[in-house]
Amino acid sequence: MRLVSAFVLIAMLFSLAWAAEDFRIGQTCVSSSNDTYMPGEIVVKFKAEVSRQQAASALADMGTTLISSNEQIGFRQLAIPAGKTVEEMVAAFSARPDVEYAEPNYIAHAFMTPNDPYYVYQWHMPLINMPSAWDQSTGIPSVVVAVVDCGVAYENYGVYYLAPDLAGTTFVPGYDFINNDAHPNDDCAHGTHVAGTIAQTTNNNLGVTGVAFNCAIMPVKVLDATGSGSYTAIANGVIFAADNGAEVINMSLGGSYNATVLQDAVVYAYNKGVTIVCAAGNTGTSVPQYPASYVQCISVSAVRYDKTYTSYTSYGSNVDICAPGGDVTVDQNGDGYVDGVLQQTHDGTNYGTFSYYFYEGTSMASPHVAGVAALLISKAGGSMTPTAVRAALQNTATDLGTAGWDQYYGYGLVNANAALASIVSNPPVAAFSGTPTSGYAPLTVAFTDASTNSPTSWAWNFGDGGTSTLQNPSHTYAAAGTYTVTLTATKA
Ligand SMILES: [Ca+2]
Ligand SMILES: [Ca+2]
Ligand SMILES: [Ca+2]
Repeated sequence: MRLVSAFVLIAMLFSLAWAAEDFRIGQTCVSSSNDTYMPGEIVVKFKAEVSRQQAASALADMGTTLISSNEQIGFRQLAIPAGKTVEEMVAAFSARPDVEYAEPNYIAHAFMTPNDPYYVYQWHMPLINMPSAWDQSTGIPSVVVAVVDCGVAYENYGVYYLAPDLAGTTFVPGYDFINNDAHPNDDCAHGTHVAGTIAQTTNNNLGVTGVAFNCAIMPVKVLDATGSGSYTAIANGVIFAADNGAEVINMSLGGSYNATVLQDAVVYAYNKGVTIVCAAGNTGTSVPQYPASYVQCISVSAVRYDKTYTSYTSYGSNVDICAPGGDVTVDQNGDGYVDGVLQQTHDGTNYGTFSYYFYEGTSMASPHVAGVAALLISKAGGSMTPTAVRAALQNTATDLGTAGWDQYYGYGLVNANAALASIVSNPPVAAFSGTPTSGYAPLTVAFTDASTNSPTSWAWNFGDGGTSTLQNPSHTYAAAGTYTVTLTATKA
């Protein structure tokens, strides 16, 4: 019976919107999203010698009416006549000798507010402060997040298709440990939804957004079409990810058995410097779930729009942090749709039929945290220890429930903006050489700084009590001995 643990089925931790329906939004909801300028308006400035009366008469001649004018820089905002286009009116005004310039009244957007039309239904992104976080980092493609799941709709291959809103997302090669081939396609729909939360193609005027959309996704298939997989498949997937350059592993899956094969795989990846983020479980109880409950993993519980913990989330002593998992029984934000996590995936049967689905579950919470972890590593320059990632996430989380850590919210709701603000961009990495490295006392040694990422100050300890703050100091050792020299490089 001891072998059983290696074959325990492990389930995905999510459920669909209760009606399991496609997200369908009429065109009226998105009609203005692609406008690049205000319809029916232009901006005109007359030359300096044109009098107020002459300008007013010119506007009347052209059939326009004044909406507003500006004294400081002399422009007029005009309504154009019915039946004329913005382009026609810009051309007509530009041709006049009394006009300095005429142009459309372009529309600006707040920096890094994405233009994806269904972003407005992704309440879960502002809930973790993504808009301001995106001003700090949108990720770098060398930071790879392994989605250890049922596969991802990342390519056109046989009956499988690339999800349209993943078309601009970077993918690196993964593996399929269910069918044992190099095509980890999604025959279930869960993995594509999870991958979307991490790195849905963003600012592409289509669909929805992802947290770390300029990071890369590694699809690793360890669950079958029913969303189940053996611990060995999962262990293989975790090890594959760690051996092939993943900085982050997301596991929106779990089982109630604590098994050595799974723990060993987690420890293996952790020891290779991989940050492992896991769904806490959907049991609604404190029964520990695995791999989330291993100390190496960041266990993510689920909250809904009002930042209360969900009825389904697992909780308990192993929970580290919480994130939006949604609640598809309510519409607390009043947008007319259930408060699930909205991403694109296929319908689970026809692998080329994609829609936007509201899912709920700790499966949906975990990838928010995995995405923020990827942004942290990106901002740090592409490398960060799991300990440092965990500290940045936990120390900046927004405390909920009882003060301090608690078993429902862990350290609180992940705060992407605060987490990113808490770390230094591209911190210096100290390195140096010294010459000579041996000789007869008294011996003067010349040290050369070789630190990277542009440190601005240096603190040397020469091992004999001597110190220096020069970048390239020399030091004379008076007495014979073996000395250990340390350099601390700091960036303002
Ligand atoms: Ca998009
Ligand atoms: Ca809603
Ligand atoms: Ca708390």
